[in-house]
Amino acid sequence: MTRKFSRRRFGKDLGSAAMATSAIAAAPARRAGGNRRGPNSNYYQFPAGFLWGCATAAYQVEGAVREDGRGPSIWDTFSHVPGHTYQNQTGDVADDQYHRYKEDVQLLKWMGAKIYRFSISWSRIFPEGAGKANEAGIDYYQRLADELLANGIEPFATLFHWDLPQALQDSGGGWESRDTAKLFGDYAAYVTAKLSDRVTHLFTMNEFSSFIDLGYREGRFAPGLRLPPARLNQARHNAVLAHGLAVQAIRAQGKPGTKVGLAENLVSGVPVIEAEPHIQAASKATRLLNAPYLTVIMEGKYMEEYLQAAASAAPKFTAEDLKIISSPLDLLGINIYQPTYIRASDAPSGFVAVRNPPSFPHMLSDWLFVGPEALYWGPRHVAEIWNVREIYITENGCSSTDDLTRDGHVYDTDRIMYLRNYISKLHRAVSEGYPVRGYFLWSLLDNFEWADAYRLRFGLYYVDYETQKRYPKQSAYWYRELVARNAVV
Ligand code: GBH
Repeated sequence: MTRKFSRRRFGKDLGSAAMATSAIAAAPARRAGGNRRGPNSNYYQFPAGFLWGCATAAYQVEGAVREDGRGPSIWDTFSHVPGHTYQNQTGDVADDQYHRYKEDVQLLKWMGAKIYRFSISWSRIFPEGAGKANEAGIDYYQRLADELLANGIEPFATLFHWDLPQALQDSGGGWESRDTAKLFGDYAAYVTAKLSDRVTHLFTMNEFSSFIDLGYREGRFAPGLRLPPARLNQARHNAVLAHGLAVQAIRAQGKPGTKVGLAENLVSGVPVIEAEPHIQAASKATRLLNAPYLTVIMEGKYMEEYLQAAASAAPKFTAEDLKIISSPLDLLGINIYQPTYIRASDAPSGFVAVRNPPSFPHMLSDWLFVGPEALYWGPRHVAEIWNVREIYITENGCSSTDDLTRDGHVYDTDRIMYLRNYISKLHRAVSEGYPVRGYFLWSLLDNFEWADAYRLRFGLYYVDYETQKRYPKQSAYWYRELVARNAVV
């Protein structure tokens, strides 16, 4: 180095190529005196102990649908009726995780995951939904949990991720029946008694609106019904009641230290502009748009606006029901994918949900609009509205084209772009003190994406469904680096 440069001089001297070269070489030594901070790899550093992991669900990954005494679920039935899923594909084999769980635990371990969220198939445990338990069923989840623990990964189990035992749909109409809620409590009690020595974090349900509104109103998910409003609202009520009964059962049966929550795909309003009236509007929207599910669970009361709008189709319930439904939780899981933009309005509700214009970017799923700030507002709303003290992001991720090259690579730069931006916003939430303890990426590996079946891939690992071979995508390497540095990379 022959000359000293200030950053300002550097700009003026750019005319000379030789000067420019020596200035670049000199730059690191001058950083402290410049007015730019320069690259700082700690900028998105997460707090020590923040937990990173991946999530899956039983019917989407397990396969082995007729093994070891498992009974059929409504998703077996539904996916076997032509016209319900992409190319009439089913979860009969899926990722065959039932047989390959040891290999999949190694995939998690390679990425440095500290937590894994899986779901338990009710009809493996109670093939008829009730009655005598099938020991081989619980045995599988005990082995899975043990394998995770032996590899330093904490298991988080969801009791219901949409695969209702078919027998309960046949006998009482599934969630249309209050009995289903009672039986869900019994199932929760049994699983907790058998599993809480090794699984300390339990979620009751995954995403009420998905299995109720899509399954019982729109008919796009199992059981494929289109119920009129009164019956739909009663099914919604039975589902939240089931959650509450399960919370009580888990408390009664769990070993000391067992924690319970649920995983909800809440509608979390993103203010169109981060300024007072819109922030208020987004908060109001978050309460009202979740009225039949999360709001009644957290508040022990159906919102007047919800009941009035439902009018004669409002659910029938007792005060005792509301107490059960709002049984206190230890933690709340939120699944965050796409944003719901909200603006302030003079309407009586105080807000309007803004439709995304046709040019709004989305991932391969056409509903999956890219709005990273949703991962900031979700935690902020639940912490501020309901004073939630322990939050997990139980799902976040996206579908991408994911072409496998001939030499076995997937360059999913779009998934990395999506995740990097979302997790940067999560960083903002954490750094402002919103109590998010961990993050589960959806998903560990490509799997049965419900009605879209194997057409849409969400995994960090590409699955070749012919051979069941798993290939790490570029995003798996990226996530591994993020976990190792505990920072957005
Ligand atoms: C999650 O749902 C699920 O928990 C998980 O099982 C799933 O694999 C993952 O997301 C990815 O989809 O077909 O146009 O009617 C996220 C919430 C609710 C988003 C249902 C898609 C259906 C859209 N999902 N919704 S559409």
